Amino acid sequence: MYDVNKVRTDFPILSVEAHPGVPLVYLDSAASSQKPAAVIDAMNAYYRGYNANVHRGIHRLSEDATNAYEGARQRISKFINSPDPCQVIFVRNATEAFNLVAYSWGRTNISAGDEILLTEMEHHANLVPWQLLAEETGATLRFVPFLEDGTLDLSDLSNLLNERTKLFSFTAVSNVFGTINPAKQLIEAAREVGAVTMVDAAQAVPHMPVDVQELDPDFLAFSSHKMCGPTGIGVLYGGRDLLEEMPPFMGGGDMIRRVTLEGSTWNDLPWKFEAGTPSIAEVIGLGAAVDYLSQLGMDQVLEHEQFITNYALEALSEVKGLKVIGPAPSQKGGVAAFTLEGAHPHDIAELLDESGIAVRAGHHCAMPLHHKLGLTATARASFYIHTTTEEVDKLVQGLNRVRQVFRL
Ligand code: 7TS
Repeated sequence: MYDVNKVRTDFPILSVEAHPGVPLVYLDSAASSQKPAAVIDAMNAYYRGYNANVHRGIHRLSEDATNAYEGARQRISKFINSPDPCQVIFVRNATEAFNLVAYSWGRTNISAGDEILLTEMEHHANLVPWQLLAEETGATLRFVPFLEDGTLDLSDLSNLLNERTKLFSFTAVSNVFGTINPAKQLIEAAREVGAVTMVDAAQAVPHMPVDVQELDPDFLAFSSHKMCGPTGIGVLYGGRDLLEEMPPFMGGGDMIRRVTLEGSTWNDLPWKFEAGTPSIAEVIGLGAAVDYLSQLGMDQVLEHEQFITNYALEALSEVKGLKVIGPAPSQKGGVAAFTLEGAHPHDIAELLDESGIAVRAGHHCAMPLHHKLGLTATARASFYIHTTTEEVDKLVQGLNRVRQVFRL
């Protein structure tokens, strides 16, 4: 039985007050999640007990640091069921993973006349790097549209995916609609035309079991800071053959095998893509986050979030003038982006903050999505492993207070 109150005691920040005497109600995990003590402690233990650079020194601290760093990679690899830890490349965040692929794979495999297929609901991280690539190479960007309910319109997929399509990159879960896209079906369809696939799993890996062997994408990206881990670290998972063929993204120490003044050869995977001193403490922190989530069980995490999302959508439907965008709960992850007639999303967020409730307001780095809906912004509440029904009730009370303040 999932014990949300026990989970809450694992997060030191949940006992912090938002303002004097006002408890914190953190409903912004989709932007960045809070960290359990186990993650903070693992990073502290490294800095306090065995801080040193990795892959270099032949001394005890460096060996301990290297073992912790590579040990974390093995556990992170297992967490997504990667066939081999060498296919788990450490990057700064999901954004960097897209840029790495666009730069390294894209600039050697994309040319004028090729098509890159995306969707209209992408985060800018899975849009702008491809715009830069298209501009440079003369490739064309195409988009799978979304329907009014925030699900993908797949009726024209067989035309959008064609022999010119070199890459199909799409989000597994929308950070605004919450839509859980049919990732496996999309990957299979792309493979039929020989397109390479990339999955934005930034809102999936933190919230549900993700098995890369089952899903079988060519590339998949996620960020540590949305899954109980620290900022400054993320993962690019890739198919081994593709990663082997790709040129490095950045040059420097650690990514080479041999260097002369005239030229260099590259290190094996994954280090070929990890130039310079890596984010050692952050990798150790992400390793602890993966241990923490594994011990909760990703099936349980998903079940709790579905329960809370159902509860929240029901409760929010009682607020007059409020409209949640996105699909029905059965197709939706733990986010509720909404508008409230007569109140600007930034004002909503500011008034909710007075009640200690943290939500995000704005375009959530998905401007084209908002533009298509004729909106400049929405307010968004997002839920995670520690969210309770009482917190959702407080959100509803807070929104009713907004209605009073604005005399709606
Ligand atoms: N893809 C999706 C689906 C995201 O939600 C985000 C971050 C990213 C990519 C980029 O992640 P980063 O760690 O590289 O920045 N999304 C959000 C959000 O919804 N609010 O703040 C950040």
